[in-house]
Amino acid sequence: MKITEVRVIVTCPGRNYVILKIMTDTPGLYGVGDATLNGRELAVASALENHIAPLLIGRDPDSIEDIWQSLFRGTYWRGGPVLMTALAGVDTALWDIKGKRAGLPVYSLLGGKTRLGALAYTHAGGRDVSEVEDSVREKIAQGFKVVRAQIAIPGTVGTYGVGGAGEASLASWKNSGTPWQDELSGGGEWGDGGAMPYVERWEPTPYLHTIPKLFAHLRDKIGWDVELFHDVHERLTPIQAARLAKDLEPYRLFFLEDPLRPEHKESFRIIRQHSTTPLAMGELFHTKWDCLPLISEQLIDFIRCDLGHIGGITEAKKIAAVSECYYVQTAWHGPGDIAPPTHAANVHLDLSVPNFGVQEMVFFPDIVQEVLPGAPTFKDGYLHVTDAPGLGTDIDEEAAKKYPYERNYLPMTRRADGSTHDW
Ligand code: CS2
Ligand code: MG
Repeated sequence: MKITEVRVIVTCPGRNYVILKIMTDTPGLYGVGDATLNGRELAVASALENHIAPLLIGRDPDSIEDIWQSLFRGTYWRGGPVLMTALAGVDTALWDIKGKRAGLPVYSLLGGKTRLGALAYTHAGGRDVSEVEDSVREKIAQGFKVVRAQIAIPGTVGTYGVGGAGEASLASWKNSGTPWQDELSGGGEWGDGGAMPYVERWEPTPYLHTIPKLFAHLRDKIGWDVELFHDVHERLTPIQAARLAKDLEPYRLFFLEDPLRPEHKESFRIIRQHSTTPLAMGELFHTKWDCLPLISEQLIDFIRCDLGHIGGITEAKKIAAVSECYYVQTAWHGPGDIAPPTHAANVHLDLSVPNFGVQEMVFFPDIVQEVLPGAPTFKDGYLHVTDAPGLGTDIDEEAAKKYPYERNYLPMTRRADGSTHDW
């Protein structure tokens, strides 16, 4: 069997996705992969079209590991978000082909089911503790057993993960006469196409005061039957993160996500020295080697790489295997800015590895399901994929054409003095 054509499809059904369709010389047999990198979509699409597709034509799609190694090492300039997202697109499409060829779902090729469904989590958020409480209750009513809780931070603007609260704060920011918003952001807002990135203002001191109070409130009002956790989004210094993890201990978080920026892994030792709050990290990593020190030193409890940004199923199954040795569980990244083929790949792996922990998920709107059908389904707190051969996802190329690419940026964060901070 041979690869005959590689189609790169960039579409924007509400948000941008880069989809790879790998065709074979067997009539009707193709694979669909996701190569979406939020805010830098066209860099990946160009790498695929101009540099990677020509290397795939004529290859046997069965040789996933060899294709993976030859694309990773064969570039010489390997790694990084753009190339590893492109590689993930190829890898997931090849696993899709392998499954279809075998007549088996990908989880079966990975060793078969070890569980009936993948425990799922969703996001709750609000402007104050009672809004967050309502939001968490709503998610519990939907069937979720694990919920992430985010809250607007007093005195800051547009806090990460707070949705509507961000917009409310943005209005007050614009009315506050603060000079930076227009100067530094071009006046952009979330999701308004060609605008410059929306700029959030954030300070650590009010943040560190607010988060423990939020979880005290949630445990007091909602109790202990739901697993709760929080995403720091890489904003703290090691000692600030250690303080937060320690202050949150009484509320027994499921985990504290991404407390530190991703570069200096050894800093996690400082948090570990001070707290037993479980830690999760990984959505900004690009290879297994990024994960390795955190896993082998047991500095984290959950590894949450993005299959769409670390080279796909092939890399993730190795990360899961190493993690198993060190009691680290998987919690793969699953936001709306990666496409259904990656969400499906997540769940196929979740079902097959022994050390699965939890799976982040979103409910895709109808417009995404029209273009990219087959995302995992949610029932009573768990995610499921069908037994269809391959990943079970697809692309409707005609529907995709109706939604052309729209340039968009992730927001960014600045401190009160105007200096850049991690978003
Ligand atoms: C995140 C994402 O889902 C998460 O945990 O941290 O929302 C992240 O901000 C986006 O994927 C960025 O595109
Ligand atoms: Mg996160």
